[in-house]
Amino acid sequence: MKKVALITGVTGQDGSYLSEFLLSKGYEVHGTIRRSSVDYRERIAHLEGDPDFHLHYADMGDSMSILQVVSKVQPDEIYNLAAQSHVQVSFDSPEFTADVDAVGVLRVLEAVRLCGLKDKCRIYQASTSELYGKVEEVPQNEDTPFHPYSPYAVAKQYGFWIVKEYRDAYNMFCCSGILFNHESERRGETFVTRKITLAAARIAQGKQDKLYLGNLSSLRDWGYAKDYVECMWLILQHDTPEDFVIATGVQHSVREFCELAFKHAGMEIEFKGEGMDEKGYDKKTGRVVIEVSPDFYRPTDVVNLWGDPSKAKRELGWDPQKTSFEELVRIMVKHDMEKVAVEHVSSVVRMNLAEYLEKGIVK
Ligand code: NAP
Ligand code: G4F
Repeated sequence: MKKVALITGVTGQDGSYLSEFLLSKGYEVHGTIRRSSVDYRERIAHLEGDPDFHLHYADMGDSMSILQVVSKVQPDEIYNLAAQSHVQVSFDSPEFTADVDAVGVLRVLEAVRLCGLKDKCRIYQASTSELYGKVEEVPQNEDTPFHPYSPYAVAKQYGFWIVKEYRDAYNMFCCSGILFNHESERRGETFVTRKITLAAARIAQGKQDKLYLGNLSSLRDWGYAKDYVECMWLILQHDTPEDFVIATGVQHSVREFCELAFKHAGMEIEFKGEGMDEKGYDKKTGRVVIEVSPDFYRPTDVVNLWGDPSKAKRELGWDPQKTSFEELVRIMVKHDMEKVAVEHVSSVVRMNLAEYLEKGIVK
């Protein structure tokens, strides 16, 4: 019999890759979606029509909808990926973020218990390196103390602890993957990597003048989302329910990401100046193409994330170096160069978004 998986947040970056991965493993995959007035199913459009792929309406803020879908699907595995996942947005919508990213986790756990599935269903919680926040040591591993530093991270910390609590209190197989930043050609367009690769493509093709960014010195451990979804599955196949850090073990700055992305788009960038006055120049023409804007600074920012994936490597046999940083940037820029090349004829909306991003209206 096929194993049955339920993915909350199936329309997101990770949800779409995880669906593909589980379908390739022979699972029956069910995903939760929300109603929207515009089409937001781009990432999973190619899966619709697959007889093993099913969609259900549910919202993380609505216990009844979660209870109904869990009861109907009777999953063997739940991957709880749904979240308000943008750190900067969590400062603007802290209550919504807390409801969805913190209490939402509790709603999933309780739904499993109330449906009498606590001994059958394994649960993966999408936890995050943001828990390390104002970091207390580098690199960060499973024993590093948490110091969440945004409304998003505080909400995710509740999610982490309530999963641990249900594991201890009710003997449930529920675990958190503490995932460091992972990106892809499907990454949301307002996260820094995708914002950079899209802008590099548009600037190189003469469709955007400038890219405005926040903290260029911020350090991240960036991996490839396609590699990371395999780890979510491995965590649930492990003999015992445990939490794992998932990272590459390699760290780069936003500035370095820019240099490499523009290089792949055919432009050499040179940074000059400091702080808010730092600018990125096109070496060939001397034109300023990157500027710093206060709009993209956060009230508190996490600036030094660097993961130690030794436990995942040792106990899950996962390869943290499958896709290098260089390869990740190359994949994303190649994709966006092709996307941008046809943009002017295919989508007025996209051009508006580029303009909004450039002016800082959308963060
Ligand atoms: P994403 O692309 O932003 O996707 C988030 C998903 O959550 C979308 O499907 C979204 O649906 C859904 N969602 C948001 N609010 C919801 C609500 N109230 N009810 C139901 N669904 C809701 O995020 P991602 O990058 O794939 O990340 C997946 C998970 O991993 C998130 O929990 C994120 O916090 C966590 N995480 C991500 C990273 C990373 O670097 N990507 C690292 C660590 C942890 P719509 O399409 O309808 O908006
Ligand atoms: O790309 P970001 O917005 O990702 P952030 O804040 O690290 O959050 C992502 O990764 C987390 C894992 O650590 C996830 F839990 C979370 O759901 C999300 O997927 O920002 C990365 C860094 C930050 O320090 C930010 O201040 O880049 C800096 N940055 C500089 N300029 C910018 C910009 N970030 C954004 N989004 N936009 C900018 O213009």
